[in-house]
Amino acid sequence: MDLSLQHEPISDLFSVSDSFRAIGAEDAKERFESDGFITGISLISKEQIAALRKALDELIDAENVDLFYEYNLNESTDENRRLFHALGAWRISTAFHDLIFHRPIIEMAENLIGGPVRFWHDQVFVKPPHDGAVVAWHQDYSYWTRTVPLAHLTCWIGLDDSNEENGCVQYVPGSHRWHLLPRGELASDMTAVFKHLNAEQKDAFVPVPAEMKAGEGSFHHPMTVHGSFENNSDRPRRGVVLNFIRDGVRSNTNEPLLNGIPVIPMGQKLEGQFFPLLSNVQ
Ligand SMILES: O=C(O)CCC(=O)C(=O)O
Repeated sequence: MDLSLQHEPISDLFSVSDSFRAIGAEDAKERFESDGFITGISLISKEQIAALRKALDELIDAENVDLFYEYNLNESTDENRRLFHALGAWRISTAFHDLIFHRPIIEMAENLIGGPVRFWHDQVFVKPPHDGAVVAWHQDYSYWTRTVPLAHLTCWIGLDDSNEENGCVQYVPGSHRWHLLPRGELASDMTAVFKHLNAEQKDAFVPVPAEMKAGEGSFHHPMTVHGSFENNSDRPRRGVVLNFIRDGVRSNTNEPLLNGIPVIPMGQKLEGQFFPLLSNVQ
């Protein structure tokens, strides 16, 4: 069954947690606007992590992957390294489906995006122990110019403790104020972006590792430059990503916005089966 037909939680796995509210929303917005990201926010519990890890194992072993928008058992261009990367888990797994309705995440997204939030798509990034591959420096909006205006937001949630050793995400503070950079291969050369930076940007390129505990997450602006290095540890580094848009974002193409879904003609708002409104869902 295609779970994208269900625009509310199916299970009771994600009930509101108090821990998230410990962080001041005002302070978060200030830091987000200044740096282009915020990190270390407690988002999901141990039970929820366990359920998502189990669901992820099943997705990696799945025989039928038709409902995924993208499914890459290994997206790395380095044959000695591996990166599992898939878009669309919310259509297949109850745990991934219900995660998109998790109130603490939506409330923070509303705060940072400045209005009602709609779902764009999800992603999972898995770097196995020892041979996990890089995610090259990029700005998310370089993948999303087929949607306008720029009113997008990314939430990254760790299913493992992540640090520099196992290839945590790293952010370049202030880069959300830069121009849109061309995009290269996602899981290839870390340094590819440098040829597009001016001298001032090269000087300001001082990435901050988002070291976090499992269950913590970060939010970043669609123009913030970020990436992650190899996993050289003996632990996995699994991350779930939720990508949001502010309600009202429109299609900028007459091609399908995601593989396998009907066209939303240019100029029309993203809505319907594949783009549920998340604000006001209890
Ligand atoms: O998990 C990673 O290393 C990359 C994540 C990413 O590119 C994103 O959250 O937009």
